[in-house]
Amino acid sequence: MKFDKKVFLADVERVLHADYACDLKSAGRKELYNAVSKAVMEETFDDWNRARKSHRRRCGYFSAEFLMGRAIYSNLLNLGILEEAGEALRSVGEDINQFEEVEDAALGNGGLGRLAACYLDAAASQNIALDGYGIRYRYGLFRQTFENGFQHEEGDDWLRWGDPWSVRVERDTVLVKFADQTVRAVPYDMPVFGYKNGVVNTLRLWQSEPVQAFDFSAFNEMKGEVKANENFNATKITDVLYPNDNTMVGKILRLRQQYFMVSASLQDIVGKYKAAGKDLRTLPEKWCFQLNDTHPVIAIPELLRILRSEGLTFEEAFGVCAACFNFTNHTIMAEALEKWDALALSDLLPDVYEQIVACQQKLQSEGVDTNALYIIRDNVVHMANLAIYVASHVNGVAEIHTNILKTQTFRSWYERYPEKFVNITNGITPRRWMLLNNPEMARLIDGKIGTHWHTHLPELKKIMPFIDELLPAFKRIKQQNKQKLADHIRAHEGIDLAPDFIFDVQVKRLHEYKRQMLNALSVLWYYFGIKDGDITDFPPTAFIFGAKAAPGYYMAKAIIKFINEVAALVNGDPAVAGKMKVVFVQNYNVSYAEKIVCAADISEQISMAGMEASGTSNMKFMLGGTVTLGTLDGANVEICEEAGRENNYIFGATVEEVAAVKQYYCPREIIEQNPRLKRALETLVDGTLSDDSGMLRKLYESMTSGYEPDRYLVLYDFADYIRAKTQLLYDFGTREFDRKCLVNMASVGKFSADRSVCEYAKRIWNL
Ligand code: 26W
Repeated sequence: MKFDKKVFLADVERVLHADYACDLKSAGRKELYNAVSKAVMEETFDDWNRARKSHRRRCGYFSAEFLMGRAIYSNLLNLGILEEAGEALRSVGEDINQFEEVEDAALGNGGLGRLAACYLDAAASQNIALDGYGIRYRYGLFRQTFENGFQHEEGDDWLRWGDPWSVRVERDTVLVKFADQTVRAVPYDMPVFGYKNGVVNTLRLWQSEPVQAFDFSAFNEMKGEVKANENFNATKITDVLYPNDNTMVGKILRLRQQYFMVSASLQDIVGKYKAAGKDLRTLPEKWCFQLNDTHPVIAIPELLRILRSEGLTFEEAFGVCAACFNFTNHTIMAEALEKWDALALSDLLPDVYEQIVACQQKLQSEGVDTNALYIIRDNVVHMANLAIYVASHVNGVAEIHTNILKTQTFRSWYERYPEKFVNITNGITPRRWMLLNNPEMARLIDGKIGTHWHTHLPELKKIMPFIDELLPAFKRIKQQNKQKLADHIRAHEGIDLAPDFIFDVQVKRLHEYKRQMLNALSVLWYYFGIKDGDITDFPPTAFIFGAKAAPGYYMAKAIIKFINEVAALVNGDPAVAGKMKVVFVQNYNVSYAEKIVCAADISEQISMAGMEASGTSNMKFMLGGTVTLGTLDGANVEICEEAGRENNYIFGATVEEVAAVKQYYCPREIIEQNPRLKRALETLVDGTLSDDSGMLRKLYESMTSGYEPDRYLVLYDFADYIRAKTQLLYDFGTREFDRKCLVNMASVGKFSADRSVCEYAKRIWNL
């Protein structure tokens, strides 16, 4: 986008006049933010409008979550005017950094939602016609604080700052019908700017509203209360994002959300196709749809329903669906594979349920083994199975994950439809995760190999011959990033970190399988080692955690409490003051991640092998020049392939070993053999840490007793983890180590979201 400072400032001034009755001199932060954003929106309108009218074949990315983060800087960056806008604002005495207070659009939980956001950025940047379709939640993922070490949740009022990057498209409103209510779905469109290429795609988020606006005559006749109630129920559908990540809670409101969003999207798309005079049998010539996990899978029977109501036979409609839909799986955890009670589903959406039954009958008529292949069984609808049966492609998100899908999770389906299964390893956008959050590093690399790598990440390999030359500057920039993170943490958490400490980081959703517990126990293990004088030369290390726990996930919350207690113990003990510090940052989100991933020395990716489908923060750290301390799980495996296992720190049981160990596993022996581990574990119950709530005791029990003690092999992997971690801590600061960091950065090419979306476009969407 061409930038003209005068025009820009005049645009901003005009919006300030019209919308806020103020000017540049009197505008507050919020007004200025909205005016800057809207001024830019105006200037890009023509590009967007042209894109919306184009007749290209498109893919709709259907997702219940889009974890976009803060829009303003990344939009300005992609439009190529970030520095210019900053300079223009500076010329009128305003600092563009003041918008750091603007709330993130946190309309997602974690990996799956952030992946959707990275893919939108990458698709626009690669000129791939991909549009997002989702839900405009009134409240995104909860804001987290710690009170006395316990997680406390508050509503996330992300619209407090306004929503200048969206436009409400009233004319595209559709009605969504449930058995017991009909609501209006109103779309809000957000432009998705490609990186310096003039491409604009769209993220369309639907908001639910009552069909009739407030009815005054009814109110006057004293029926006001009834009406108000109806309004309440309609808006409730898109009120709040479910804060679960990986565990399915069978709430009907969640099913309503899912149906609401896909029904609105499909009515919109099919309606326009029909209005253009096209035969609906040819819909796949214009559209395909990517189902982001099972959450939007109800789109399949909904499209069947719509097409049949338009006169297509079931076979015709099924053919269209098969050609349009594709399905991505993001987790193998059984408790996360969505299933719905058949009765509840048929009560809420009888016509949609009918189509699912028809699919089930078609499957059965093919003479399959119905014990192995089914969609409905024991009055439960299995959404993943429905998706696999109908979709033409099913993909996992890393090599190891896709292999597990083929050989275990969906084995019977794979045996029948091997051609459907493909792997597309996840990727991240280098714009947000390098150019935006680590600009000095980007400039350092630009100076050596030019800027082509901004959209062709494998070109980072070209820095390999210059590694030794780049090292001093690399270290200086990393050190500055650490200082900035330390400043931020001091301001927000009230904890002082010395930037010359090693920054050992684990940030991700809190889940037992991700094993924050393993990390926390190692902290205690080192702590006691230092206290007892067994460890004398411990390299000063800051252990940094960030994670939200699903509010209903007791064990995850117990682990948060545990880590906060460990932090209090360690940080309060002068005996280790110069050696270790523990900080659990509050409200970890995309904006926090931007600050953290470029400032880390260690990237902890320590899930039990087989559990983490891919991981994407592992890639963000790698791009920031950080070594991985990890298991052979998810994309870590491919990271080692790309960067060399010798340049990372790998430990723990492999997928095969996990399966074997689980046959006989009993953690007791391990605990008895390792007295210091035993001592660390027993802090949960021996009074070292305070436990009025009894949570820590429950945590202890989950590790040591019950039906499946230490389900995720924390204790089994502990010794090898300590070996690898200790090696890493002692390697730190050597030239060898510094080289590993840069080799990782140079080898990150494969993990660009640009590569991922191009693969989707070529192998699945045929765009
Ligand atoms: C029904 C509740 C629920 C909610 C969210 C079930 C499942 C989910 C997601 C599938 C969980 C998720 O975010 N999975 C993560 O997806 C990332 C992107 O592919 C992967 O990198 C992570 O490994 C995976 O945990």
